[in-house]
Amino acid sequence: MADDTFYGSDFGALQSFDPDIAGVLLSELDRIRGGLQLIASENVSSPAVLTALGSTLSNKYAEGYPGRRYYGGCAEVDKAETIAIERAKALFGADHANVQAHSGASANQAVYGAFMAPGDTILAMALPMGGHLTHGTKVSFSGKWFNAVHYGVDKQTEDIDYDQVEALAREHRPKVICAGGSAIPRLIDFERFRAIADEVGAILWVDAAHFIGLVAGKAIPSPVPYADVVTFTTHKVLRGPRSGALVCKAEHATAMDKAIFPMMQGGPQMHTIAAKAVNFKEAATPEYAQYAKDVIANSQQLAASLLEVGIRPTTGGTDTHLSLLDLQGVGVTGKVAEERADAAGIVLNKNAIPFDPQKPNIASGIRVGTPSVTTQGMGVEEMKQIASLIHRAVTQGDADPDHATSKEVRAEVTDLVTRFPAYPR
Ligand code: DSN
Repeated sequence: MADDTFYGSDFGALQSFDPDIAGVLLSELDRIRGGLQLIASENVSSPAVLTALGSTLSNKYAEGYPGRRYYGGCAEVDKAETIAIERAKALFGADHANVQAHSGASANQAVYGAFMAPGDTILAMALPMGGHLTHGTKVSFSGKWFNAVHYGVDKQTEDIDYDQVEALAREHRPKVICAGGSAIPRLIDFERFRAIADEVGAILWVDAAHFIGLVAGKAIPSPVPYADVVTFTTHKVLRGPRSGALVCKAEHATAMDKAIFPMMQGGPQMHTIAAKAVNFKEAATPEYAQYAKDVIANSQQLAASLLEVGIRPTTGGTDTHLSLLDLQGVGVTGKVAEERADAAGIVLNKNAIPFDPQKPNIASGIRVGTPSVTTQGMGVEEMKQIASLIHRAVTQGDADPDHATSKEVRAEVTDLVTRFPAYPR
């Protein structure tokens, strides 16, 4: 056995060698602890996950897959990857898992690599309607090299327009249909997507990056029985390391593995794969299942309380960890709201809302999520308070941290995060 006093991380050594970067690590910890973290795609991962990330597994080159590597010395990292694969398969009830994607975007790239040739058609949700950059936007490889056709949401319900998905699928006969995105507050009807894909002979790809943690905790229905392939990130509600992964049907296992490596990536990041294994173990516990349910309960309370103070959640509410809030009723843009919230110690992001009259860098909305605050132990009572803090900061505050409202709200935020700390001392 190795000396168990050293696994790779030694903060004292970093502090004495590189106080600049050690200082950044400390001040980032202060930032996390000092504010309300409401970015829907972020979370507060555990010390166990962070320990695996900061380990000597970072040193190892291991191109290939367990038992089939292009380098010697891979026996130990093979164990880590095999554990991660088996845990992912068990957690999601999947035939096959690939845990090597460096990020959600890399996992998504592999879907194009496995099933499409340049010029082929993909049908996916438009980014301004809640989709994602990698779902065929013009600035991404996905829109430059592939023919992307986009669906949106229904004007009345603001939820996915399934009739439009069906009509576009019949018209364009896409190779791949993608469900999922980055600002969808409602559950997705995977059965309907499957039926549409089957009718036109398309692959059904679910990008579950945002909600996979809720699936892991069995708090919402799983896309795995319906989709050919499900890609996801591991750092959002799932609360693991910053990374990606995918699960798929057995018949696509070889194609997906080849698309990740050697088509899209080189050497896998073995320290991150070990951290994903830790994360999958955490996500299989009853405590995590309760967490996933609490995330949704908090999110629904936050949306309801914001509606009460005149900040309207699109679709009228949420089924998930996030709400998309239309600020037009309070006469503030998303950009201004983000700046005012920031000055008051509330971290959130501006976001386009469906049919947004503003440019994306201004936006008419904000997106808020409850993964981090729920990890910190906050519950529905705190969500009522947070709604009031957001409302005050956004409608009466200022981008100037010295403004009276910014200071007043920030003092309440400090009190709240002191009672519910991230990484308690
Ligand atoms: N950037 C992520 C998000 O915030 O939703 C999606 O990739």
